[in-house]
Amino acid sequence: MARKKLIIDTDPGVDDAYAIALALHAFTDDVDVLALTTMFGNVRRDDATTNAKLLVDALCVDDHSSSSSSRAIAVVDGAKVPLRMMRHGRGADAAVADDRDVFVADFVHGKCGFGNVREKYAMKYARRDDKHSYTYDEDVEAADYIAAACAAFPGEVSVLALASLTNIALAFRRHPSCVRDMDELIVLGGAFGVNGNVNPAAEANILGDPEAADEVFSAFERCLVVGLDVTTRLTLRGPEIDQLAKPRGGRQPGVVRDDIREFLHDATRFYKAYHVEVASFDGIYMHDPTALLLAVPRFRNLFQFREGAVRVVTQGITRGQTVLDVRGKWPVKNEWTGRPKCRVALDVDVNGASRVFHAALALEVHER
Ligand SMILES: [Ca+2]
Repeated sequence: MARKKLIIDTDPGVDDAYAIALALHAFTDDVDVLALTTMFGNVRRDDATTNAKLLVDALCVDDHSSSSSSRAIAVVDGAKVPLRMMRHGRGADAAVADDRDVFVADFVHGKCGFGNVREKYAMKYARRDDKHSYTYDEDVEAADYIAAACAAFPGEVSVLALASLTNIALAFRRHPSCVRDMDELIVLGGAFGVNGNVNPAAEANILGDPEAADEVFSAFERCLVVGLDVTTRLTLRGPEIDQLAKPRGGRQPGVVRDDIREFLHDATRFYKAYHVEVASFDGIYMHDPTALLLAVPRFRNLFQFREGAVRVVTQGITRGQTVLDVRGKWPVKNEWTGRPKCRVALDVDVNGASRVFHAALALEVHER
C-alpha cells in the first residue's frame, strides 16, 4: 500500500516529539511526512519552529534510510496567536502578530518545550556544514503551505493536527478548495465523556483556539478526532521511561534510534515531574503519539469510534468544551443539524496500542 502523505501540524512539545520520532523512525512504511507546520501552544511559535527544525535534523541525521522520505522535510511557520487575537479575518497577521499575551504551556513542557534540555541537543545535532535535513522558507506560512500541498496531490495529503486548529482554520478560510483537496484531518483534541485537562470543561488544544476548532469541525467531512477519553488511557510509566536511557544497540527497522530514545528520556524528566506533582502519576500520557496511531490505517482497528457532528463551545464557563451529537435525530433543528459528521475515537484497545508503542520505542513489555 502506498504510504500516506502526512503534514504534521505541531507545537513541540515533549509528547509532540514522541509522535514525530515515531512517524520518522518507526512508522516509515506507513507515512511519508512532507512537513512539520508549527504554531503556538506548548511554547510560542518561534520556539515551536526551532524545536521542529531540531527534531528533523536529529531524526534524519545522515542515515537516509531512517528518514521517511528521500526529499527534505519542510518546516513551516504557522500562527503565533489564536483567531480571536488576529486583526484580519483571513489572518494576514497570523505569522507576525504580537504573541506576548498568548497562553503557552511552558510549565508543563519547560521553557523551551523540551524539558529544558534543548540547548544540549541543539549542540549535539548542530550541522556544521549548514546542510540541514529540513527546508525552511520564512516567507511561506503554514496555512498556505497546507493548502498548496493538498492542491498538488488532491485527495492524497492528510494532516495530523497535534495542536490547536488555527492553521487549519486559516487554510480553509484563505483557500476554500482545501476543504475538498485535503484527504483526512486527524485531530488531537477535546474531551467527550470525561473532564478536560485545563478545567472540567476544556482540553488544552481545543481551548487554545475554540473558534478555530468549531470552524474546522463545521467545515470538514473527513475528520478523525481523539481526545482525553482515549489519550489518558495510554501511558508510559516511570520504569518504562527509564528504559529509554538504555541503548538497545544498532539500528533496527521500525524502532526509534537509541540516541533519540535518550533525548526523549531527558526531555521527559520535566514533563513527568509535572504529572507527578499535579496528578500524583509517575508517568506521562501519550496524547500526541495516540493521534499518530489514528493517522496510520493499520492501527485504526485499535480504536472504537462514534460518528456525529461536533460543536465547540466558544462562550461562557464551558468555553472550549467539545460536544458530540451521537443521536443525530432530534425533534427540532439545532446547532448540530446538517453539520459534517466526525469520527470520534471514544475507546481503545489499551494493551494493543501499548504494544505498538513499546515495540517502536524498544521497551521491554510488561503486560498491564
Ligand atoms: Ca502537541
